[in-house]
Amino acid sequence: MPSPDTAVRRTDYTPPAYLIDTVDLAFDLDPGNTTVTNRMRVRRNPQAAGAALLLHGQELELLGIEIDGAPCHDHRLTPDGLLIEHPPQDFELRLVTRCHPQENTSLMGLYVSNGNFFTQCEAEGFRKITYFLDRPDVMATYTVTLRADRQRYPILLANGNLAEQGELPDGRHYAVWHDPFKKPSYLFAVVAGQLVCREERIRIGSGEEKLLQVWVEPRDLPKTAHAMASLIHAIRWDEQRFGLALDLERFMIVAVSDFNMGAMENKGLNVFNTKYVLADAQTATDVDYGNIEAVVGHEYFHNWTGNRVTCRDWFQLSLKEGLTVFRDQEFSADMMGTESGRAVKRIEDVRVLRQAQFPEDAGPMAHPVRPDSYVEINNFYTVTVYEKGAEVVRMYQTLLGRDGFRRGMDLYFARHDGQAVTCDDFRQAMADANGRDLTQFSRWYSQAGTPRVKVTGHHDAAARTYTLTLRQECPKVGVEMLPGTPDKLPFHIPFAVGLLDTSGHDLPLRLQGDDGAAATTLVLDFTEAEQRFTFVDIDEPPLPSLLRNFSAPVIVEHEYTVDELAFLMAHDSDPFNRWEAGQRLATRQLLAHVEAIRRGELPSVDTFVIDAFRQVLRDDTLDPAYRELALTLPGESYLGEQMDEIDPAAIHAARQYMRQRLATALHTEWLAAYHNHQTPGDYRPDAASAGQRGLKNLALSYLSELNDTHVTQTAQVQYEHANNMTDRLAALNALVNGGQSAQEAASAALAEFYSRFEQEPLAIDKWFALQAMQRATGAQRVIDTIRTLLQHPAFTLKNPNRARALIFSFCAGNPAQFHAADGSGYAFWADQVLALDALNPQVAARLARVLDRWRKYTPALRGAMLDALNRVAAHQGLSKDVREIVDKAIG
Ligand code: B3K
Ligand code: ZN
Repeated sequence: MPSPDTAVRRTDYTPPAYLIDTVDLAFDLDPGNTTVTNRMRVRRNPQAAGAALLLHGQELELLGIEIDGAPCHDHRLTPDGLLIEHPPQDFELRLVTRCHPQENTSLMGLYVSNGNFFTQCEAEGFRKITYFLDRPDVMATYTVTLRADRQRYPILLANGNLAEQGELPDGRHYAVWHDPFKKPSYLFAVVAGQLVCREERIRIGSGEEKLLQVWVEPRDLPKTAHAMASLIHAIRWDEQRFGLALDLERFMIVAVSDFNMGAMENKGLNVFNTKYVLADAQTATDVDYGNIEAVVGHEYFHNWTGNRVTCRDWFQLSLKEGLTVFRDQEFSADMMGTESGRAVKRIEDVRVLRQAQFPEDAGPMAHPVRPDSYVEINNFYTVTVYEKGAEVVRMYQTLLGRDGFRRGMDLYFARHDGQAVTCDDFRQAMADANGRDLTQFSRWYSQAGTPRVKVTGHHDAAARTYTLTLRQECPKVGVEMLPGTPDKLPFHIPFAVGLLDTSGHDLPLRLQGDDGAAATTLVLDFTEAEQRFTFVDIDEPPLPSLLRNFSAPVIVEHEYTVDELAFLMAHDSDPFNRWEAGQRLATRQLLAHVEAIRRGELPSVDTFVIDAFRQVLRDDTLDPAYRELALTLPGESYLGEQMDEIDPAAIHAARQYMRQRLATALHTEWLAAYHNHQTPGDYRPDAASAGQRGLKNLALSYLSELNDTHVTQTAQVQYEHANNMTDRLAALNALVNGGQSAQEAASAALAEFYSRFEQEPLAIDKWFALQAMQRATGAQRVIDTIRTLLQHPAFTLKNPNRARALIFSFCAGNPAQFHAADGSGYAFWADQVLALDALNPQVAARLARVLDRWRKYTPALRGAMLDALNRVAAHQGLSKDVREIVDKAIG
């Protein structure tokens, strides 16, 4: 465990001793040495104690310091920054510092990418630009002057509105930007370089005109149409759904290819990873198009949820992230345009939650949605804070209804606009706007772990009632296991249920003692450790449909029979639970196969999954996109989580066996699906066309299990004639994973793909990732391919997208190969964590998390994993980012 004195604790929060009202920053931009002159108005915080002023600063050279125009001698540099022991009550502080953007490989603070300047400040990067109170509850008004060589840096951008620009001697020029909104330092941004933009002017609901710009490198301009369209959709949607309008005169998005994450919501100047901006038919897949829409929406929605109302401290991160993920999920669902599309989106989101968040919530990094302590805040931008946080926000909406939720949002903004607040403030607004007591609901913020809900049903024929008994439990996890942590208490779970009669119709539901109108889905307020809910007027034993639309982030345990699951799969009116029933059916079968394989037996052939899958595949009344999800087997990591001990090789073998069985048994149906879901004509990324391609390419991937030369030919033809990346990549994937018979064609196609896209970094990322996630053919070890690819001229550790494409895809996306019994994957992992840590601790720490769950693996693997973790932990000079992860993992 990290030593207690390095951890920051939530309960230690104190208000800042000083406030900063205005900041005037002047940058003399130069890649080697950039000088920043910072003039700010500082005053004592009347609400706080303490007289000394400690300004955060990192990797800065202090060139000058003045207070009210006179040189200041009453200061000293500390490991954390600049300490001024006895400053006046209210004064102007002028600081001149120097930093070195060209050498900055951490991609935090000011750095250079492809010759252009960018910044990244969240969470604590502003302190690498100037000395400052770099914490989210210090909100100031910023004016920024940028000075640079005009030829090399023709474009100079910062937050807010352009106030002035002009020429300077020696071929230099300048621009002055003023942001009228007070903001915390983490939302600060500047960009400078050779960029061009697509721009549009739109009128918002009030009639005001707004300027929208998407800035990219010149050759990428043709790939910006989809991002611009997504931005306009997001602006309209937020006005319509939440009454929230764009507040600035202009809104800019800038794309950069070296970026630690997806995108950043800097006020009025969003900075995006190119992966979430650039799209055209040739280089982006349907999934990319969807992701761009979601991320553009997400960052735009932060303008209100995050920027106008921000976080008091970083423990409150989910206040903005959980809420904004919920908003982007709802946006994407609405953009799907149909009910079935909404269900598809919901299923995809829940899949992410289960595959990534549930394991996190059961491992050494388990933490509540509002964590209680951290060593490095960047390690807490997690699926728990984001995705579980979004589920927590969704539960408010489920409990209060859409209108009630909207009332809560309105009150939240009425109370807190312009403030830095807490998750409790949000909950209070929801409670007050609806006259509801949400005290117990706060446990979703303070307790970690995934609750398990055991459900039993009892029909009383004489009383004509049906009683569901719900029991919840949630054992301690992660830091909760430390001595002295309080016992956990029951959660307030909105548990949505329906009851199906024998013909598969929903029964009207009324709870005993409740005389309201009957509904077909009821949301039960499940608040106790054990609780009974009795439904009246139920003549026959019904079949319960539990946790409809996944109404809470819990695991439901109920003893369904195979027939009951097949029945739900065919009849449940809740599309989420129809999908869920199929997944349960497949999971049950797959886990039995895993056990058989581990015992050295052959898995037995069951027909019920095949029959159920055949029915779905043939059912043309179901949307293709929905069918694609229903026919995709649960992933290997999800299956591993269902076992006491994860055995990646056995899981892979069982899943492959099932895929081959389904490929053979449904051969005719897959072929029909392949031919019936072609999308001739120009590429269109809309949901319906994407759904067709999704099902068609799923069919191709099942068919490629057959090791059949006809399938190889089909894939080759598709590869050659594809007019879009979705089809080309799916064909390449079918070839690379198509067994021996496709090997030659696969090598040729891989070479063709590389030369076709050599100048397209995002496509080359796909080329690396696809090979990193490939299955082994014959005696080939994928690790050898990976080590060869590390030497490829197009590979570099410095570009996070490239590192993720090869290294993360292998370590996290290819479990059977990564967990090879000889430990080769783990040795590779340790090498790469250390190599990355020397360049970019944030990215290294993400990779470090891959071995988090080592205790859950079979004993042989566990030992090798621990060895690799110890090797990393023993390294001198590890960043605190990686140190926190490996120390917690080793425990
Ligand atoms: N707020 C940023 C994430 C910053 C991550 C810092 N390590 C992107 C987002 O969630 O919108
Ligand atoms: Zn966000």
